[in-house]
Amino acid sequence: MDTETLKTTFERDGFILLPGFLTIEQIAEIRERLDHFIKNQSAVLPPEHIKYEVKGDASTLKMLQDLHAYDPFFADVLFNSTFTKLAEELLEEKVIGKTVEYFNKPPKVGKGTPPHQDGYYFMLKPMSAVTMWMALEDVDAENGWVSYVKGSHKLGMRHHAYTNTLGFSQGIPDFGIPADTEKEVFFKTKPGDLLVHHALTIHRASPNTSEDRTRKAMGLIYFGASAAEDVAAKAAYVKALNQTGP
Ligand SMILES: O=C(O)CCC(=O)C(=O)O
Repeated sequence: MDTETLKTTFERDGFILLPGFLTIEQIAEIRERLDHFIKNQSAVLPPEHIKYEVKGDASTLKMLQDLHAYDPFFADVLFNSTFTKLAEELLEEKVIGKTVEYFNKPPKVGKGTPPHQDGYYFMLKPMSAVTMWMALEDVDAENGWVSYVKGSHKLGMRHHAYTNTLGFSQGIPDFGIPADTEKEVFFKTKPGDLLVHHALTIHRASPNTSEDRTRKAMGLIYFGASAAEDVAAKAAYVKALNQTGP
């Protein structure tokens, strides 16, 4: 896809799919680095950067956060890569790489990701930010595919409330109205396929109902250089968390 088509599609839909953005060899390297990290470094991570679906069960590792802060390989992926260039093209400005995350949904117990807008957590003004989601293996309806509500990035911020889902504490409680379901697009992805969404695009992911398949993905977040913290939104968020959080 040429840059202009890419940008037009992203602006119209609030997301894009780039099949084969990375090669199988590049994905194999990322997976190797992740395995190495999990084996050798995950023990030193603070609890806010490592989450398990079942507490105390290492086989249910669900999420690693801020990988770029612990491993220069992931710092390079975030700050100095084709992902960085793509974020700049889509946001039409210089970007600041914020984080690299690892998302897994372990078989049988991997919970669905509640419908949400990342911008609710980001709290930016202007809302110049993108999230990238890179499939590290085959992902489909059975093991937790991602879906987006087409055009939802143009409809503002929806009401969010506490969800009880570890790692995704805020969700859209009234999600499921026809305006959502009629526009929802589900993605069957292969290793190397990249999904990119705008910070206001409503998205979610299904649970992993398979018996033995994992669902591994890498997430990257970029803020546009123009995006500043929205002080009023932050104050409202903290107040809501204090009222409803665990
Ligand atoms: O992988 C998932 O389940 C969800 C990822 C997500 O919500 C995101 O990348 O913003």
